[in-house]
Amino acid sequence: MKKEIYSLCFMCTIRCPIQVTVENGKIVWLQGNPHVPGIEGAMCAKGSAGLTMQNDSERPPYPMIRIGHRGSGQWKPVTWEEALDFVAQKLKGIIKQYGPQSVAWGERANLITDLSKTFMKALGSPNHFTHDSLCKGSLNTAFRSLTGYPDTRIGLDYKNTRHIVLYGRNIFESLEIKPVNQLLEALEKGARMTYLDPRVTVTAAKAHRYLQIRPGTDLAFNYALMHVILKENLYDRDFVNRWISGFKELRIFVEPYTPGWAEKETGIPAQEIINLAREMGAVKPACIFHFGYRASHHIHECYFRRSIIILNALMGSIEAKGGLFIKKGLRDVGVKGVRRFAKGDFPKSQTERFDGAGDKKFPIVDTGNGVAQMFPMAVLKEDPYPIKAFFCYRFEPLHSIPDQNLTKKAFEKLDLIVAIDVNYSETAWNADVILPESTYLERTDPVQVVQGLKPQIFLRQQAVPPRYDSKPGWEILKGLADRLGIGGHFPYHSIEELLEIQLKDTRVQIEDLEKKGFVVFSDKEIFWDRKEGIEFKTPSGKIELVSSLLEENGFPSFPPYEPVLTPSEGFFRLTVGRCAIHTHVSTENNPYLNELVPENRLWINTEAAQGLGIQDRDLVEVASSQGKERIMALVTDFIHPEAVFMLHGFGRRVPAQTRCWNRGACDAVLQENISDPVGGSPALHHTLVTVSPVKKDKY
Ligand SMILES: Nc1nc2c(c(=O)[nH]1)N[C@H]1C(S)=C(S)[C@@H](COP(=O)(O)OP(=O)(O)OC[C@H]3O[C@@H](n4cnc5c(=O)[nH]c(N)nc54)[C@H](O)[C@@H]3O)O[C@H]1N2
Ligand SMILES: Nc1nc2c(c(=O)[nH]1)N[C@H]1C(S)=C(S)[C@@H](COP(=O)(O)OP(=O)(O)OC[C@H]3O[C@@H](n4cnc5c(=O)[nH]c(N)nc54)[C@H](O)[C@@H]3O)O[C@H]1N2
Ligand code: SF4
Ligand SMILES: [Mo]
Repeated sequence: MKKEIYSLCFMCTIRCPIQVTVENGKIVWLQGNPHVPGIEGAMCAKGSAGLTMQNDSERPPYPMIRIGHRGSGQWKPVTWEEALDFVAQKLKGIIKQYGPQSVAWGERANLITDLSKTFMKALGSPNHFTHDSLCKGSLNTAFRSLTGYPDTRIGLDYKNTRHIVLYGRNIFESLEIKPVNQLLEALEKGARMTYLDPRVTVTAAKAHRYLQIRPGTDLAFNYALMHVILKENLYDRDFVNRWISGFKELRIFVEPYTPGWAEKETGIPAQEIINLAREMGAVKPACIFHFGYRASHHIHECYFRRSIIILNALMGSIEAKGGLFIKKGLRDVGVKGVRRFAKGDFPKSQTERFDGAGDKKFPIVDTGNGVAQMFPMAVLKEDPYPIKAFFCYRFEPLHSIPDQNLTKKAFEKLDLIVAIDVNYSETAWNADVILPESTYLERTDPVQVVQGLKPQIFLRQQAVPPRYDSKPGWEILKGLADRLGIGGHFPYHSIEELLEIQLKDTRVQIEDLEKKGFVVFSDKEIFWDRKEGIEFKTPSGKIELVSSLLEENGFPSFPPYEPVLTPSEGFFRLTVGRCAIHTHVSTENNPYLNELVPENRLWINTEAAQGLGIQDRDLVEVASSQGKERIMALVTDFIHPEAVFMLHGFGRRVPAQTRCWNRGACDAVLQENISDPVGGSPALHHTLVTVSPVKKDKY
């Protein structure tokens, strides 16, 4: 019998709505959910490889407890009862000796996050953190400093835009299906696209204007854009008068940052900057300066992200068709919202967080996310106290936190490492216990609320029974909580009961979600009235260019521009990114995707390579102050001579992942663990490296 199940993809974090066709208990087809406008059957290569992930024989098949030394790969298969008993027993001992704050939980935020936060609150530990600082922590801080909203509350109206500027937002490779389709629609209607990147990417190839910016100088480019916009009165006067405070201070600040000055810094001709400012002014407010994810990652990142948001504000492209909008939630349509378990009654934690978020080290960083990259330092220095137990849930710190050797050293000081994963991640391989989670095709998860112009609720539904002895996250957490005497915070016995609790106040039933996979709460797109109705969450109710959040915590709103270090002779700036075929550190061992992109290569400029005696496809050694890696060179004119580039996610050393084992280089081995002190993100592009050919006889 054939059956269609509507669910959510999870081959990457975007969670596109999908349709799963199941015949005789087996998945026979995967595609985008045809009921969802903007997806309509579309899926990317990674999504299509979901089936090979589910069927992969190189996944951890049952719970395991380590018997050899860490990383030796010697495991004892155990039952779930044994595994959970073991973890609970160890945890009790650690909490007794060091207190509940000695337990940390790191995860890539997902549909279980409400439950894992509940677990940590019930234990009495403040140390729940997500991957967010590693991805867009400084963006979050930048948005809160200007609008009072975190970045997750801001959306982009791609389909109506008339001109989009992308700062290394390599949107046609680092994909999200719906935005890509919407942007393509806008481009077909005549929208323009400007793209800045030291590297010629697929997105660069599709842009109307491609600017090969000197790495790390986007902030200078933006200050010069603002200079022209203010000088030539290209901004949206009504919007600025009504919604912006600190405009005068901005005018004084950008006065010295002329296009001529920026040309020297960025390598982009002054006239290009002037032309872009004029073009954006002509189509405002239906224009977007994309605030992005990655691109220029330095210790001034928060100010770079602020500069992008300020450009949107000047153009009035906030809460505007074809610009940015504030996402509307269920409350905006008069619905009470999904119940959160983590909002229950918990004893207040007695201690500060280990990472300093919302405290001395990072006073204005979002405590809902924390500062992941502080983990190794906190463990090693026992600052502010010892951390002894670490749960990694859908998180691979050995590759996702810069300076792998430092993170490995920190692991040595831990008494308990538990990895909850669907793969043998490097962290799982170096853990004490592996708890295999059922894959997204084998489990139903708590609901997903999608805020936007039309608020929605989506459901990930189990399509087939688990192939191996795995369990869904909500069940693992409940099993642990029961053993630790905190099971009362998880008042469900099945996923149906869990969903019923979540949906109680929403007027939606599980059956409504099952029909098409989602429920929409509004027929029309909700834009607030631009004259009077925008609710900014800052103390003044305006976009605060001079930010109360920054100033009250001792940070200037407009620090003078400070250039990133120019690499001296023989050094390159190490830049990293993603490709369309892989997800971060998750898919490199997938049979299909591995075949398409089996390893990463080092992009290096042709002239620079010639100077070093390096030819295309030569094996080279890349060295930084932190480590060394070997990788095959990709000699090309399509990268700025100051930079080298490699894909993130390779250089994996887990023998059980035979397809990607020892293929390519790991960026985290090379990167220094250093942070933007204001925004909280790691400066992933701070590191300078040397590149040298490996002699053929030393291969
Ligand atoms: N060095 C370096 N560090 C980086 C980056 C970089 O470019 N370079 N990029 C940063 C960015 S943008 C991000 S978003 C983060 C991402 O950082 P991570 O979250 O660490 O990376 P992912 O590859 O998304 O997934 C981590 C783990 O989740 C597992 N997993 C996948 N699906 C499931 C599931 O359904 N259940 C469970 N339990 N586990 C699952 C995968 O097998 C993998 O081991 O990394 C950041 N850190
Ligand atoms: N296929 C695929 N899609 C994904 C993901 C995935 O893993 N795989 N992950 C998702 C996630 S979590 C994220 S965060 C996003 C990331 O989305 P993006 O930020 O678009 O992705 P990256 O691939 O990190 O691309 C960064 C680009 O910045 C460029 N760059 C480096 N230095 C500079 C600089 O100084 N200035 C400028 N302007 N550019 C610079 C690099 O050359 C690179 O092309 O992608 C999302 N989509
Ligand atoms: S972008 Fe691709 S991998 Fe990510 S959720 Fe969508 S279909 Fe799946
Ligand atoms: Mo990310």
